[in-house]
Amino acid sequence: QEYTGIKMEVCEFPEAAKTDLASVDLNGKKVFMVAATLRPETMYGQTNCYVGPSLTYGLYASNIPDEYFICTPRAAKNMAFQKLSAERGVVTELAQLKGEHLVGALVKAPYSVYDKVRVLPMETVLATKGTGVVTSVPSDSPDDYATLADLRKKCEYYHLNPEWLKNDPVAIIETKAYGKMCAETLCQKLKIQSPKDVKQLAQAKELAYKECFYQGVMIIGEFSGDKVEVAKPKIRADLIAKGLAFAYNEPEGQVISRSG
Ligand code: ZZB
Repeated sequence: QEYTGIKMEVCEFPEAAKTDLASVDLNGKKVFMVAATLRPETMYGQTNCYVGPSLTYGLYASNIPDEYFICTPRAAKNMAFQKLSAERGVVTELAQLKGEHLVGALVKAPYSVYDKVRVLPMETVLATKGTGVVTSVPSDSPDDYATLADLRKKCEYYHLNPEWLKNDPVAIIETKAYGKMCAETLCQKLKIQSPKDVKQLAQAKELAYKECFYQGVMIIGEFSGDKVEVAKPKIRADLIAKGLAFAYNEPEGQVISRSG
């Protein structure tokens, strides 16, 4: 599986994360939460970033001396064999962080209409896929749409500052079948009530992938008016050329899909 690793620079850590990182000297260092995405063309519409609250993350030395990455230990290991670590095959873990301690962090979201976004909890983030960091695009990802709607309903229960949930979905891709907000359309169509409707969400995701890739047209950004199929590789290449992202591969068979 070929992902794009989006470098979301941390601008502000919550107190709990600062405690986890207390023993690390971050002077002169940049720290990035690395989000693994299959949809780099949707980065204009990032509204938040999700972590699994009960997962364990690490802070890792990267291939660039002054840049540290936050991701799951499993992803750090894969990265070490893709020229993304300080030394080939070697994982340098500087600290461990609990996912819930990252909730509330403020991170940069490359290409998004929202310059900086908040980290939120998502119970369905898998430790066995990607980096364990998921950038949220509620306009085009049914999972992200369902989680954002759920968190907005229960922000007191989750102890979330309502301010962190204020970014609305952004229209970025249009299709004849689902309009400008395909995630919302599909969640309504398939009667998805919550992030726990995993079967319907897997189905919605498949439909969204197909329709947006083959029939979608960009309605934002430099490639506005172009077909998604055409714009996608260009946007990915631009993100990588600008140092905002990198290619991240996952060996076959290691990926366990939620959709089975
Ligand atoms: C931004 C985005 C925008 C995504 C979109 C999807 C969509 P898949 O298809 O199952 O292989 N993701 C990445 N890592 C994880 C994880 N560890 N646990 C749960 N979800 C994860 O999954 C790849 C997509 O699932 C990734 O691409 C990421 O969300 C999320 F408009 O990034 B995506 C129709 C989907 N639309």
